[in-house]
Amino acid sequence: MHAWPASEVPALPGQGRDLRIHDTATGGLVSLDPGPVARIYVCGITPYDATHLGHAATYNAFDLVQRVWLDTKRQVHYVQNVTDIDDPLLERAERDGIDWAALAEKETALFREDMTALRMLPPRQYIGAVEAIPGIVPLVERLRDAGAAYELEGDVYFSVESDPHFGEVSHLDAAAMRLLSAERGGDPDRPGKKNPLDPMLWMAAREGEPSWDGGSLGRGRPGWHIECVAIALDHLGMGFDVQGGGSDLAFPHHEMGASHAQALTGEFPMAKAYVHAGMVALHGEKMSKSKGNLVFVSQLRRDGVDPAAIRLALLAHHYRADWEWTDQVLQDALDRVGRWRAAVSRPDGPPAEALVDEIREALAADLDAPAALAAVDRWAALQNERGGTDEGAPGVVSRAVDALLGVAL
Ligand code: 5CA
Ligand code: ZN
Repeated sequence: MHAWPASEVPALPGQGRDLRIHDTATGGLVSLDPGPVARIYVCGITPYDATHLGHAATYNAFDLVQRVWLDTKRQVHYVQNVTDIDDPLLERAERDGIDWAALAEKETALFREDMTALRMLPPRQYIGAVEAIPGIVPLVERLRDAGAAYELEGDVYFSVESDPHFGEVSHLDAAAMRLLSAERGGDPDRPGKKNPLDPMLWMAAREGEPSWDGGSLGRGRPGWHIECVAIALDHLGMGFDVQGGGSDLAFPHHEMGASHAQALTGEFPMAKAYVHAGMVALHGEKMSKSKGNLVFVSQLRRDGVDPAAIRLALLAHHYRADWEWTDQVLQDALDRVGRWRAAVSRPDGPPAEALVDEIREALAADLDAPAALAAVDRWAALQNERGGTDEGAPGVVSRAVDALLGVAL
């Protein structure tokens, strides 16, 4: 699949800062030392509905990771998937009487437009589950042949016991795992499984559902976790820097994915940091396609809301916090973008170097975007109240806000 166009990232004076980020697996901040090419895999959408602000908030967090790395003069190898075949997609297509592939294509196209409007930097590889199937099949065969997977009525399951590190991403107890597995696409109650938590790697073809050639596995379609692992290992290899997604992916998705990869390669860990963004709510409940309590990025854009304000609304919340979208959140962001634009519209202003440093330091310390916004607010207030004499300072601020926060003033 193709991704979306990149907005330009201006170069900044001075030195970027190395990222310290919260890792779910160790429960603390880790200093990543990525080398010249940082490697990150971020779980993409399941394209059965439009991008909502919860998705946008999660992708915003990982866009900041990229921007911090780029600011340290590294290259970034960023890979993202599209889950363009899965139960929810088939269910929605059936409900609406449309073709599942056409639905996936339409919503993926809209996602690209939303990402472009929000100035999210694109992944280097943007890979659909369907196009990854030829790479997934041999991995499932290998797991089966190594005794890490088993067959049940034609379906193939991964045996969580095959990875000695299973449980080390989310650190949940068995009861919590079982509950979340049932809620998030697993089938802990299916009779005949070795362990109720074992996730499906390959689902044998079902009547009336699309299926693909699975070699010795027979016709069918891939499980969810192996999809991301196959794509990540193909393009990034083991030991990549960041596995990212929303906090609802820590278990089972990232836990199972890590175990798949570790059982396949015998190496540990799959990723140096498992990074999870908080959940955005609307009217007191997590925004989710299944509940339908959504605010869509595309709807806001159609309503004429400036994408820079949408992005500032996301940035006003720490990525690890759970927070609620309200009209006031958007109004505050619109006010802020107005104040910042007024501040950078003059040729001279208060010195900018210290501010650029503050933004860098805030983001490097576990992506503290609210602290970065507060620093720009202080500079903008000074400029708007008293002005300053540094020639070109507003231009530097404008470029820093663009390069580090993805906001075009
Ligand atoms: N296709 C899979 C990942 S492989 C998937 O989870 N798709 S998704 O469309 O349901 O979600 C895409 C991303 O948005 C995931 O990282 C998910 O954790 C995140 N996300 C979903 N809902 C919210 C929300 N309300 N707030 C923040 N992030 C969310
Ligand atoms: Zn994923």
